[in-house]
Amino acid sequence: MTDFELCADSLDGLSVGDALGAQFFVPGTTFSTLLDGTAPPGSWPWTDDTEMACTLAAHLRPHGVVDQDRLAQAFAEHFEPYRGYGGGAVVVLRRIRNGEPWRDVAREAFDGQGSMGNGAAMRVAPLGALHAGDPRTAALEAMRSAEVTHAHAEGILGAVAVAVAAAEAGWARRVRNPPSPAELLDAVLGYLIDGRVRDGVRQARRLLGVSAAEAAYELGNGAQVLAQDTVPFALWVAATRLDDYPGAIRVCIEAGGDVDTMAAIVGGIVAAYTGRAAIPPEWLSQREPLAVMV
Ligand code: F2R
Ligand code: MG
Ligand code: MG
Repeated sequence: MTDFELCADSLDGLSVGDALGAQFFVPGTTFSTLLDGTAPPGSWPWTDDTEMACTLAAHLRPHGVVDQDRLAQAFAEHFEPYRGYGGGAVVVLRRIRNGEPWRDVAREAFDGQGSMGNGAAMRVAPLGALHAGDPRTAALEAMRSAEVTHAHAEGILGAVAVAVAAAEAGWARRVRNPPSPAELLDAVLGYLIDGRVRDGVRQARRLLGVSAAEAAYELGNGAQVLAQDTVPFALWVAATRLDDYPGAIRVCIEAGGDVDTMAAIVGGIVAAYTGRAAIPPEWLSQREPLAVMV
């Protein structure tokens, strides 16, 4: 299996998680349908998570590595406001589209702090899968992919954490040797500098063995849409359910909060390990077709 096959499988896992997770923001939709084994009817449109992941994966196809100027331009060109972007991201992408330099725009967000939203993490798992077995490159490339929209260290570290997890998951598939949950989280921690994302992932490691509901309560379910309240629980779910794509997505849905993004991150990591075949076929067919083929 090639690196790009791993990348494409991760993108399928990410986009199905995003599109299905987004269904649970629909008023009146309950979890019981999915828990009964029946997914919500109809077509599931994907959101900004998938749009940006497709753009990133398509960018990597010819270039192999991140070219920040071109990537920023591509994100801005593919920006579709109705996909439900974060408020800061809307401003950043519009300004880049209007010709302003991405470095200035990203730095000026949120009164000069830069964004620490979960948007750089939500799109990056396929990049990590592309670097299966090379987590150092995955971490560096994730950082470069994040910087074009997220200048805050926590926003960038969220992306690094997810990319390293996906690189480890892809490698585990290749060598047919899954890491234990603790091994996966330790591998991620090896690439994180001190901060709130690192603290959260360390806590996630301590919480291995508790119930999913308790882990979500302690780590956060992404309701603040920040890297630090999204990535730790997403990694906890992926680490504890690396061989169970539908089970991992169900946990994200039950936890509530930023369900599309939690399920996108988890789905992207888990599918790098399981492959596309582990995604229920009806989930794949109900997901809106992808904007790009990787
Ligand atoms: N944002 C949503 N969904 C709600 C919006 C729905 C939309 N209006 C609609 O109905 O159409 N989902 C998507 O946003 C998340 C990814 O966000 P991203 O790309 O990181 O954006 P942003 O705006 O940079 O950050 C998100 C929010 O985090 C807070 N924030 C970020 N940095 C901050 C800082 N330095 N200080 C204080 N707050 C900060 C802000 O509230 C940002 O708006 C994903 O969930 C994706 O699905
Ligand atoms: Mg979204
Ligand atoms: Mg979201």
